[in-house]
Amino acid sequence: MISGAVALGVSQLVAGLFNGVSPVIAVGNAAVDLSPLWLKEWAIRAFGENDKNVLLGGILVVIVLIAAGLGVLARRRVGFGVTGLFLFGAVGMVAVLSGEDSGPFGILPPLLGAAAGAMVLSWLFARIEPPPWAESERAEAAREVTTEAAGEAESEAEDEAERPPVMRAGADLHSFNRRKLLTGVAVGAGVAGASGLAGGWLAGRNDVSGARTEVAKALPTAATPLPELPPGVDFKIPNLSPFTTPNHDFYRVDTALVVPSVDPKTWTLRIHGMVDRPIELTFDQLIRRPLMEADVTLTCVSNDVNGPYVGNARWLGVAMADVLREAGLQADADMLLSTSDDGWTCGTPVDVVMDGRNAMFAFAMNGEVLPVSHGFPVRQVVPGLYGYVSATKWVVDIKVTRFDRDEAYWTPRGWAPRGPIKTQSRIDLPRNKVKAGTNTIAGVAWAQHRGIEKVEVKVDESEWRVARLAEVPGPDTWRQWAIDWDFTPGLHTIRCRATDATGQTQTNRGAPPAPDGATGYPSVLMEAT
Ligand SMILES: Nc1nc2c(c(=O)[nH]1)N[C@H]1C(S)=C(S)[C@@H](COP(=O)(O)O)O[C@H]1N2
Ligand SMILES: [Mo]
Repeated sequence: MISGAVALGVSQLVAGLFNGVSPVIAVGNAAVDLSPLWLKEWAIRAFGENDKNVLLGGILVVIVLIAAGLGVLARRRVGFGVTGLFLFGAVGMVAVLSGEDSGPFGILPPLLGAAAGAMVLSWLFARIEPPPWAESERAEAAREVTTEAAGEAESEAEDEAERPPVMRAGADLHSFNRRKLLTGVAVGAGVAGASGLAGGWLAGRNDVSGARTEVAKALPTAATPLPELPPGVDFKIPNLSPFTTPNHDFYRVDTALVVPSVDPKTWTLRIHGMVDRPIELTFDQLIRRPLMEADVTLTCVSNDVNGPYVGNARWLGVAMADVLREAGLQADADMLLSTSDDGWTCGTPVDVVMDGRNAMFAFAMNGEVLPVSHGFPVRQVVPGLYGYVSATKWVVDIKVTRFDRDEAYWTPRGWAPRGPIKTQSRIDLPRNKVKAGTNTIAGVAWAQHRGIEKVEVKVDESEWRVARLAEVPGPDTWRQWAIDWDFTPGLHTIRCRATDATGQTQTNRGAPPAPDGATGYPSVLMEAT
């Protein structure tokens, strides 16, 4: 295990030196990319936004178990342990090479890590002193082989008596001198810890929080800033989702185990493919263009009915349509294949982006520079489409293409190529227990770019009753709703359903998130006492 720790520490150090990916992260990334749809859904359901930590923790546990197993094998022959460590490094190398962000030195971290681990393993075993009884032991073992057929049971019984109990596992095992073992382990642990820490520190050089502060100092404003939100957007009911989701509460969904560090000084956005004039924009060029602001609610296709993956913000950025028009979209193009700095891809329908809605390259969120985890320096925001087909964070490249020629990241993994947001609602309160009598039932409903026209509520087998609706600045945000209800003591089931401005009421037919969004009426079981 100490050798394994040194292998990981050194690989971390090498990754830090060469701006590479640590093999643990690379294996994690490969696991994320290869995991089937049901596993991804299960992980999101079971662990929510902790899914990445659970994955990395699980990988570490597996590594510790494998290292312990190799240790047991190495007691038979050190070569087994060394071979195991290199096989292990090979897994890391394959993972790094299969990732998008492996630089030219990508395989060095797992390779040098495995080499360091193997050296430590051999060194630790070289510290083994043959125990005093080893000589007679060896002779005896040789004798045993020759007389095996003769009297096995007999010699076995003799051995039992002579050998200390630890030696029974095999004839050829070594024994450690306690002092040498402890100093060896301490040195190994020290090397592992120091190299790991140094690697972490070196990787921290990529930290872009300084660059974010720089952008914040000169954050431009929109040519015509949006008016303040109408006063009635928020009922301000405790436990009801606020109309504007604070950035630190905003849900986060992406495949990145390590949030990409993208320096706005070197960031560019390349637009190419089926365009008349390919263009490449720098961050300065982007934010000097005419800016726009918009209130848009993002929703994840993985959101279960009544789930948490939806949030609303005021975004500042540049109209995607303006930039694309400048590039000159060709008539038969129907897909914008955007790619993030870490190689994730997303396919957005051209007609949606060009139909006049507030689709934008955003660089600020709720008056703040885009947080790194939400796509700093630039991300896409397209009202009306689930995030996986529209909301590319850390966006660096757009290939204008066709749905019948290209596929985005989630499509071969079982999600629909196109993902318009389905009309949905959520019950935020009450949850669990209330006092019998009048209580407020409240929540949010969304049908981005169509708008919410009505929300109805029913308790148990009552008639549907129409809830009151909060104001909205436009059709692209969610809408709060509330209704007061008189509860008799006992258990109750609350249901709600939303109708969008096209007159369509959300369906009661239950569907899971995959392939194109969950459906069904939200319901909450609660008790009035
Ligand atoms: N680079 C990148 N962008 C991404 C994703 C991703 O995995 N990688 N996930 C998308 C999905 S599925 C959603 S729902 C939204 C979530 O945006 P948020 O994390 O800012 O809430 O980002 C989208 N943009
Ligand atoms: Mo998503």
